[in-house]
Amino acid sequence: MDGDKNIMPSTREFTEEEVERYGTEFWPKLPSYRAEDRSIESCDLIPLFKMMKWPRTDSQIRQYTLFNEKTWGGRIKFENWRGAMLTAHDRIGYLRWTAETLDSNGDGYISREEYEFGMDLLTGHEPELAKVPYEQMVREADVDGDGRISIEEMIKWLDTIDNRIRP
Ligand SMILES: [Ca+2]
Ligand SMILES: [Ca+2]
Repeated sequence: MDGDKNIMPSTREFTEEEVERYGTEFWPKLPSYRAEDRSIESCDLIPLFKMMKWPRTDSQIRQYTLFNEKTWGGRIKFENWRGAMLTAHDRIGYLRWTAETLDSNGDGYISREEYEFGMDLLTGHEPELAKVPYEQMVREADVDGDGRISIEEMIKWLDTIDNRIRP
């Protein structure tokens, strides 16, 4: 995936060993760390990324924080964070992870609100990704024509937006 270095210049691949090591070495050092459920608060993402030497822009941090607030009530568990880290370098993997996480009310469908929030996150994470309006996404993604977008339909659709990242 040589072309990807232009799309996500500051993103590198994290191995499982690395991510586990961050969990063991860095997480317990964070002020909001809670051992019972192995979680931290959003505000500790900044020191965490610093320890990892993984530079993130203010706008990326803002989007991650919003996502954490909305999806997990502001407390991120290591397991959830681990999933994000392992797919951070791989656009499609990250999109899949996001699609599954997007369904914040757990009804198996991506609502307009859930979709728009996710688009903001994705374009924050990856500024070159084109923002597709909800109506257009439904036209393209609603394969069974029931007017709703299931998680499966969302994942398939996300796979196809590869082509429209840049003109
Ligand atoms: Ca939903
Ligand atoms: Ca559908």
